[in-house]
Amino acid sequence: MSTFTAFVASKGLNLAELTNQEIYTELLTFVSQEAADKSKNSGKRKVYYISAEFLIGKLLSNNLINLGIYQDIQEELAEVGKSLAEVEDVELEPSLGNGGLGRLASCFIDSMASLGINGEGVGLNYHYGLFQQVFKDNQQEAVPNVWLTEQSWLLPTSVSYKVPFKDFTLTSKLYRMDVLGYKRDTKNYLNLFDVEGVDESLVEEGITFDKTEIAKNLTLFLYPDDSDKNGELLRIYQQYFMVSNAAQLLIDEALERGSNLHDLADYAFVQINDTHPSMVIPELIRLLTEVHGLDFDEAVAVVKDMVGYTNHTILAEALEKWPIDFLLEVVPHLVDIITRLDSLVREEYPQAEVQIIDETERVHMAHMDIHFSRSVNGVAALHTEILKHSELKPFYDLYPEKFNNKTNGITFRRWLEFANQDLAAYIKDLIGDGYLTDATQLEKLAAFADDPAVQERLAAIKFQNKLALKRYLKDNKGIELDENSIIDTQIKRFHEYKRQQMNALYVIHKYLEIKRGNLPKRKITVLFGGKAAPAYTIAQDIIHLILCLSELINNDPDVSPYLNVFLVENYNVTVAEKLIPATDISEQISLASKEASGTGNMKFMLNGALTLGTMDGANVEIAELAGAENIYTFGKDSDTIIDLYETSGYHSSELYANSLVIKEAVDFIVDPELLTLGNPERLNRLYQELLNKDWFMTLIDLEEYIETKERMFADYEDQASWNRKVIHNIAQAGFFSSDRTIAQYSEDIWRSEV
Ligand code: 26Q
Repeated sequence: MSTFTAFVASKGLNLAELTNQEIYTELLTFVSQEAADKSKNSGKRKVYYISAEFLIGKLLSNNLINLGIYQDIQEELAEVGKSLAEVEDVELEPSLGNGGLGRLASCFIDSMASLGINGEGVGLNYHYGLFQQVFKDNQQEAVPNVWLTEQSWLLPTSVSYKVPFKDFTLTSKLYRMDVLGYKRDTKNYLNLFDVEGVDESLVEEGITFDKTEIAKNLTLFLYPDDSDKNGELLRIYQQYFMVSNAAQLLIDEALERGSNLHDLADYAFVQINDTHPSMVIPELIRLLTEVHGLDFDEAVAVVKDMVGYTNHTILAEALEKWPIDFLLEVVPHLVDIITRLDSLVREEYPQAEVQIIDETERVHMAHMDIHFSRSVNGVAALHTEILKHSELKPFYDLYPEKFNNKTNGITFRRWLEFANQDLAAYIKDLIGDGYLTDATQLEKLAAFADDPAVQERLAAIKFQNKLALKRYLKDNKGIELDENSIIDTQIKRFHEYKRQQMNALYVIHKYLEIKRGNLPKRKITVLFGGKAAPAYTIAQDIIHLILCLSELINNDPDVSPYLNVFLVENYNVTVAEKLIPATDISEQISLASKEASGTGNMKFMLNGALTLGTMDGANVEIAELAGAENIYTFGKDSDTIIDLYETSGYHSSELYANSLVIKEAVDFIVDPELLTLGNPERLNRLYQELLNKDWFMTLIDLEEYIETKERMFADYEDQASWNRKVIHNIAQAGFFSSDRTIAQYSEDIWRSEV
């Protein structure tokens, strides 16, 4: 009898008679036991990857793959007429992140475990993940997103700390998840701290709740809407709670392993994922001085040597600057330390732009990170160059040795092995399975680029993936996908800089062309997926525009045989796993300089979609690696855009006035036909925004975008040539394995030993 069947039988159960829910529960127990038997990675210097977000996605299949038993279980279930895919459906997705930064953290903990590095994630155990998105009247509504169930991957521990706030002290409780490396005997943990006494009944309408009841709401939601002061204060409470726990855990564990704390930097390294965990710096200094007796200067020196800061954005509005008054309301004991750090900086560097506390009494978290860390990194080559020479130039001038690049990566176990099982199996037929531990072996595929049989097989796999997506969208999202159409996909958070609105303008253009009788050779399906922050009005307006266009176009008998548009509801990791393998065209169209890296672009490349993108973030490296002839780039480059911002040289109204194509597309937003389907206030606001402001320069690249996309559709008709490009892309995707990224962090920043 095979293993899982025997496990079930040992409990007096018969696998064939269990429901999917029961099988899921049994598998969870089975996997948890296998995981419990693994020993912890134990390298001397342990890495603490502190992050407010871990967008881990479902864990069952990932764990089965990393245990090396996915196929065995799949077969065992099939033998008794059960489907592992249906069992996977039972699991609720933990959406403990917003987007790229949280997903990156999840790929990183997978890679740390897979490389045998002693490195763990530390974050918060939010009871509700990122809100669930529901569409009503062509608009987004937000409802609480439940993921905690009686039985889950969370393991309660007896670890608990006191976290002091101004007026009260909270007691934490640590929960852990096992993080299994790919086919390894060892494991790590994801550490998620919670408070006892979270009160889920605080939730009112949608995702609103009483933001002042800190003891009851601290870990209730991921990133509550912080458009008001109480929201911002709660964010500070969350951040401090997270880092105080992390710092106490780190010190305890170092002491246990023999540190005398003077040598703490030999035992621990903290990687700060964006500025959200920045308060860990003053908190570590506070604990080392006030609890453990180090003197201030030594504590500063120790901490400086054991912290690295990763920047994920150059958008000013996303760089955290907390008013000192807010910090005084929540954590006055940290303000003393931050003020002393600020004085240290002032003694050495008088220039205003590098101070921690500015003249309006706001604390620049990134500035504190840069002064008091040993490493500052960007997440793609272009992004790091922009940090060094533009956004953070004054700091680069002071500390050139601290700046380094670590181009992002993705775990191939989830994004190829699991998400695209047919492609993974075929790659193994062609080049063996070495690519799963050494992704650069994918390069061997290049030798097959001109082989018609390989090209045709890849096309056949893509078609099967479209069929699988069709079934998924029909069963789960009420969408009728045409598997014979070209699938053109843009999936990411809604933000003006990512320019979903430019894609929507393309859709309008195409709709009008079809109406005029200019029919495409093949049907095109434009897919969108993504959520907009509840307080981000323009992003909500863009969602509204796309939903209205979708209703108009899909119901128009003249147009729908040639063009369909869908915005897939409640985009999350699970949805991404279905969409990416079925996609032909990967939309990566951010305004150059604004997308730090992107990681969806890498997932699409690995899954055989061709990129339609600007020279932004990691697209630049994709173009270099795949070869300019194998990707479709367009648009103004980052130097031009940065210059336009500096000179205030962009005026959307001029572009609108000088191009009939642009004018026609923009005007359609307020066409009576669309206004009757939608909310005129939203559509008018978006129209005015594009005409009069357009801060993220939608119109500057629109014409070139349309041309390039048309060229792509034309090229698709030469399938041999298209699939040759696909093969070159997959063959060069190995660089984007997060195993490579983590090996570089480990070598250059953490100096961790395996
Ligand atoms: C800041 C202040 C107040 C409230 C919220 C925030 C906040 C929340 C989330 C700021 C930033 C984030 C998330 C950022 C993020 O996901 N950045 C993405 O990181 C990816 C991984 O490095 C990159 O690939 C993307 O380019 C980048 O946009």
